[in-house]
Amino acid sequence: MGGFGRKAYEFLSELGLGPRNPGCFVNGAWRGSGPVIAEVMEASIEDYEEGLRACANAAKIWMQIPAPKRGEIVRQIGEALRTKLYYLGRLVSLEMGKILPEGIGEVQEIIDMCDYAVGLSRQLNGSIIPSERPNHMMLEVWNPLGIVGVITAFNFPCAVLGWNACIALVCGNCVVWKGAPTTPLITIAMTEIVAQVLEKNNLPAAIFTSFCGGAEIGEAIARDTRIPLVSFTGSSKLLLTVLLLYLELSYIKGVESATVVMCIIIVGLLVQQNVHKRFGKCLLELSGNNAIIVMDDADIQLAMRSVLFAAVGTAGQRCTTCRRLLLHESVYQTVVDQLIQVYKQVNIGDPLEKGTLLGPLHTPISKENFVKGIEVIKAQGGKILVGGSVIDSEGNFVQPTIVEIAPSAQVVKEELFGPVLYVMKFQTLNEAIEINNSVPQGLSSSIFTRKPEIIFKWIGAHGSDCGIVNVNIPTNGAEIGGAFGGEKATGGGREAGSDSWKQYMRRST
Ligand code: UN1
Repeated sequence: MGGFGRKAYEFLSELGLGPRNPGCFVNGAWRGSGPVIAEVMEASIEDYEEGLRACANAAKIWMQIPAPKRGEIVRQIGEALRTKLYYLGRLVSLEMGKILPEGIGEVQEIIDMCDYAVGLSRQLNGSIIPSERPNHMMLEVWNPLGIVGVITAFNFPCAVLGWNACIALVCGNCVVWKGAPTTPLITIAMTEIVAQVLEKNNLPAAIFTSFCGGAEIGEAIARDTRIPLVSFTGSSKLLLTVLLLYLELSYIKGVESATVVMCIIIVGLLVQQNVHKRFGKCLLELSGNNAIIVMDDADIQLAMRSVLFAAVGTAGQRCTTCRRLLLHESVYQTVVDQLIQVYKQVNIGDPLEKGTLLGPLHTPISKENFVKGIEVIKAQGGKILVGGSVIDSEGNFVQPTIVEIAPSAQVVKEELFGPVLYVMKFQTLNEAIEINNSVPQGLSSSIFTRKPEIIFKWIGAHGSDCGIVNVNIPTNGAEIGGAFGGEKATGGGREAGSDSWKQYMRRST
């Protein structure tokens, strides 16, 4: 449970709820003989203050250590994660709900980030610029910022930490991490592994400081002048929780009826404003509304496999999930008919079980949002071609869903965080690009075609307006070597590879 300050929980005792609650009402009595998996105590503001003081002290030591030596520490973190890959992957699956290969894949992503960062630690190169003064030259030197705040979401509870923390650490920064309130066990497990490496090397543990907590801690990070850079990835659940806290504190009024997408944008803006008010820097990764375009010359089987992975994978809870499928009119019916058949065969079930393709949604609220979303879709003229219902069983299972709808429908502009795919028809490439670019978000996009002239238009100035512009691969599955992030309401941040590291340092000319 998380998302609010401790005061927000006080009402629970009014309902007869305590810190530990038996979960079965049997024959008139509360009981529960199954195991309590874990109890987690969230951070208070006092914990935060103490943590930040220690972190600020550790920063003085860490930034003095030569970058390649910092890289060696990150290499050891990668090695420690490698030995725990399977267990961590299982924990990600258990706590987040994604299927086991995705849980393991996510931990592998942070291991890969460690490897990447080790190499980078020897390449934080500055430059020499000719001076107009005789016998002078200009140097550009990259220095650490000090402390980097990382706020992550439930859907990638450890990979997103990796994109930010591995780079931040080799760049000479301490890390202050707040994981999602609904994935605290991963936050604790990851922190423990990093802490052991730091201890073994006689380094201050506060180099890597972490908190399980909700909006109160997130807001403290956003407002903290000791943290020059805040990287914020927002899930709708987390963001709604943050928004509710803001409403509670009366910072903003009159947005009670805002839709989830507006919440994401509004809360993203609030985080950004809080950071910018103190002249801090922000890396925002807020939401996606990613389209796959299938041209008339596309390899249809390849496109179908990609759509399935991109739209149903992680139960549609990736920022890079394909939410809109734009089909050329000449292939429309064939693709839709085949996809419906494939969707009917998707193996839904226990994410830890071999062969499962679609696990549950993350929380009961996610399931409620799915139900509400389907109602809105129908009210706005969407036709459900397959799926559209929750599955009547224990757990937050829903059917993978395909909806035929006009690109102009308001609901298509929003990010419904579940396995719901909107299909629509187009006639020309220009029309497809226009639809691709017609949503507030700008994270990922993909086109399926064999024609070089289409590919070059797609990746050029008049093509996709997204941060990630793919050809003949799904919208998700971005590689760490590239800079990850998107434009417009996605927030503009770039994480992981390429020259993203420069944002984690300050330039001295
Ligand atoms: C996200 O959905 O926020 O591209 C991250 C992918 C992953 C990361 C997604 N590498 O699907």
